[in-house]
Amino acid sequence: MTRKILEKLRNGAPSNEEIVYLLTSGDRELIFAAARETRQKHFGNKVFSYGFVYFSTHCRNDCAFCCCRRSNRALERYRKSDSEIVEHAVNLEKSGVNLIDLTMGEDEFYTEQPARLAAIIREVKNTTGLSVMVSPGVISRRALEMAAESGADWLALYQETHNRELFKKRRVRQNFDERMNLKRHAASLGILVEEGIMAGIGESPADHAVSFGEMRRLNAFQIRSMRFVPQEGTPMAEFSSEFSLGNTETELLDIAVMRLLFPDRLIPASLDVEGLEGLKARLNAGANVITSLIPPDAGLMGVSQREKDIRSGCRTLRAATPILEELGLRAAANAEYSAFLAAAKAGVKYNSRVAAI
Ligand code: SAM
Ligand code: MD0
Repeated sequence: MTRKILEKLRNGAPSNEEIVYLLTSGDRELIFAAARETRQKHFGNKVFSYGFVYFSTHCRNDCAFCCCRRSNRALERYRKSDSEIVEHAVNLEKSGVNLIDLTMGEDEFYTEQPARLAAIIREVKNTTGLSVMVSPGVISRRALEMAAESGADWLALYQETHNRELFKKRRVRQNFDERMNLKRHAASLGILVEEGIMAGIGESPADHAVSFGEMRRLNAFQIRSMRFVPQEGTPMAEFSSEFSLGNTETELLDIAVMRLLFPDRLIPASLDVEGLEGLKARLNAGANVITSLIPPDAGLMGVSQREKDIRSGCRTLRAATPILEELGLRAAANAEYSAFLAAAKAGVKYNSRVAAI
């Protein structure tokens, strides 16, 4: 059955039932092997890498899953100054990453004064010369336009689930359509969109298949699944998923199935779930971007793993390199990443071999 569905995938879109079969009952090794083969065909042995700068952990939201939810009074929060942000971005650039992901909680210091966010984007872009992703939560349309004018290449804004009822419970008092519409607005401004789901927050396998459809409708150029990691001080601290979705296996199968459904898109292997020891499995499932690389001494947090592997220097490209080599992969150069972005923005097919010349 797995072979039959994989064959169908090569020649067109499978049904949601077939996607659910792959996620729940498929032959995992066959699926992972097909995903690796697809990545090789479209990206060769190149893997991109993103530096992560979580520059403010203040947030007006109360997401049930997130340690930075407003009600979590026990969390020690920080807001980095502009010069600190630029310094960390420069250190990441020197370490060889292709992009800086500027991430914040919905901090009113920035949401009320969008010029502050725009200035940081411009400064990071000009100083490092790298591409910039902004992960600011739901900001105003004007704020997004200012981010675009400042050179933001990407908006990362994960719906977590496209099941509206579940969204209501997890992104408490937030508006489903407002979040989706900001992504559509980004696309209309020429900003690339990253869409994502969280595995194990109470969804069904069929919800994942629905989300893959939404990713396609959004024309998201980067797509992710991240396993939910329970956080102390939140209502989901003891949560475990009814369908056993949410374990690492589900995240890996999501990665592989997304690779097969979206052969030429970027799919993260995030170090924010299992740290460096989880990298190999995610690359073996067909991921092609290492994300959540964090400089060791910057006092910056991860999201779902606040501290794991940061101070030891294990969330660096240097630490990841032997794993890439072991798998016959290599870190892509900035010119190779820029070639991908240029093709994505121009709406032309990315050709790894041409880009490598
Ligand atoms: N505040 C912005 C927002 O909500 O879009 C950006 C930062 S937010 C922390 C980035 C992403 O981290 C969320 O969209 C969610 O997918 C992920 N995340 C947060 N808490 C998590 C958890 N406990 N386990 C797994 N992923 C988590
Ligand atoms: C990651 N910790 O890539 C980061 C974060 C936000 N754009 C990304 C969730 O895993």
